Amino acid sequence: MASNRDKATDQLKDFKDNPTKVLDNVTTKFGCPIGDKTNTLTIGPRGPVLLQDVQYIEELASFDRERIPERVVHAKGAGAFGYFEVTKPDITKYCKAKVFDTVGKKTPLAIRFSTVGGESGSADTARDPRGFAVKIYTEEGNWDLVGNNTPIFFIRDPILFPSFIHTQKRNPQTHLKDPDMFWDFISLRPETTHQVSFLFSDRGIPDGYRHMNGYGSHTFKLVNNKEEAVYTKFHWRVDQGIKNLDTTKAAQLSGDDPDYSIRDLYNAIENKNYPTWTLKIQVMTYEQAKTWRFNPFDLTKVWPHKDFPLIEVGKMVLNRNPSNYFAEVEQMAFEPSNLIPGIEASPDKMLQGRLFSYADTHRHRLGANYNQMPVNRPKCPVMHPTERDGPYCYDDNQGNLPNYWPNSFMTSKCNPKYKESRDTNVTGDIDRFDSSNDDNFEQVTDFWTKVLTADERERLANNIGGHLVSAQPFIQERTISNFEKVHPEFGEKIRLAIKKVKSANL
Ligand code: HDE
Repeated sequence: MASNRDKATDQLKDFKDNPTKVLDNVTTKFGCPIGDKTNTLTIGPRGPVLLQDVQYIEELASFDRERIPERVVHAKGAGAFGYFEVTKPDITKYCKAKVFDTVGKKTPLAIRFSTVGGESGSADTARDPRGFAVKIYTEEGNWDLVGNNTPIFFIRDPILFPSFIHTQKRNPQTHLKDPDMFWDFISLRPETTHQVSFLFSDRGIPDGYRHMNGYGSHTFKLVNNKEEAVYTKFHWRVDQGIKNLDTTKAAQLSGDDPDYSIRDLYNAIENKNYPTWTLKIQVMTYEQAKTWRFNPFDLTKVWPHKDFPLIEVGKMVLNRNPSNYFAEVEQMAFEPSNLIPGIEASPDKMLQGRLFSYADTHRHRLGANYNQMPVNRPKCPVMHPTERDGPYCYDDNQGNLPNYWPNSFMTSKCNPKYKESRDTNVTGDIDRFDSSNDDNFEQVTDFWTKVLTADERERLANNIGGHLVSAQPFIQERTISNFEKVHPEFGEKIRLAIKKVKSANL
């Protein structure tokens, strides 16, 4: 808990000074005024309680149903609202999306930051990637850019995702986090080496959510008004500067203030210290993609900035906290399949894998009509005459429109200008292609030799060693041999770090 009073701890006081909603009389949820809300209806002062105390029954029945399933990953998070503003015109030659068409144009947005592996009560300062999910309510529909604070990911084939996540969560018998599970999977799948090196580096524990970059991570397609397409990567560059927590401080905070990042974001926005990020893109032509020496759709790789420079597009400003966490953050539903005309999916297998999973999990977690919830509803008009009914329909259910297509009674059309671009590049045999050995180390070697300083290399190896020491020796050896392939010194330093921890524990 924060030891001093701040905007977050003053929330109730501020509400009292400035009430947003107060009726004269408290009512039931159907609006009937209530005369007594602190005593049950009983026969005599000692009970029993009467079944006719419908107020009490309603109170308990509502309480019994308060929890919905938490997100299976990214369960712990913080949300905020703001806008996206176009600052540069350069993207318009690549992309026809209306959200980018005029410098100065502002579009409302919602964001949710998160950790990945922990449950919704877990500590914010865990060593874990951070989710960076943005929903922009454009005039042509919601565009969700559901990324992380890292430009890369652990795996490159989506079929491995449930197993990968299981190894970060709890052992099925002990219900404990399990270092054998984690490092067994990591060492069996060497394509994880790049992201694991990022995760155990200084950037593995950002100082709150306001001091980290965000990345769309995947390769997407941008399509312009002439139906010409290029590949792109989206980057949110933090304007507050990058700040990280060291391992000791992070561990201390996970006990003293497990909600550190939520509190920091809330207070910054309440104090009108609005955090901002600059949106930039990288562009790769189809021709460049054919000849680039790496697979441009491989999510374990970065596109080097010197080959594919960053191009500025606009700015995101966060200037409003949620007024109700459950309604506006817990029920927020992001999906990489929410794309808009001008932004399309690339063949990236991981992105393709995600296009299905998110809407599917929302139907389970929030119900089939989750799209009608105020935070998820587009701010532009919606007309989907054939998708109707289902549990918990909150809006007018498309009223009296005919519910089949085509029909002779509506004047609306489907304009071909909104069709996806035609792609003639994708051909090949159908097979289950093994991608486990696709240049797993070269970019990590660059990270080790060219990006990190000597001190940063030392801390990275110590962080890995300090965690890996708890796994079985054969798993340690297999893991070290992967890092040796990055650089012999990397493997050696991890080996030394393990020895150091072991002798300190003797
Ligand atoms: Fe997710 N991921 N993911 N993920 N992910 C979810 O959707 C999934 C991946 C990311 O604040 C879930 O609503 C699959 C990469 C964020 O609400 C689920 C695969 C990246 C969030 C899901 C991935 C992400 C999620 C759980 C591999 C970064 C939180 C609850 C094919 C580029 C969004 C939910 C929020 C959430 C599936 C991999 C980012 C289960 C199948 C790569 C930021 O649908």
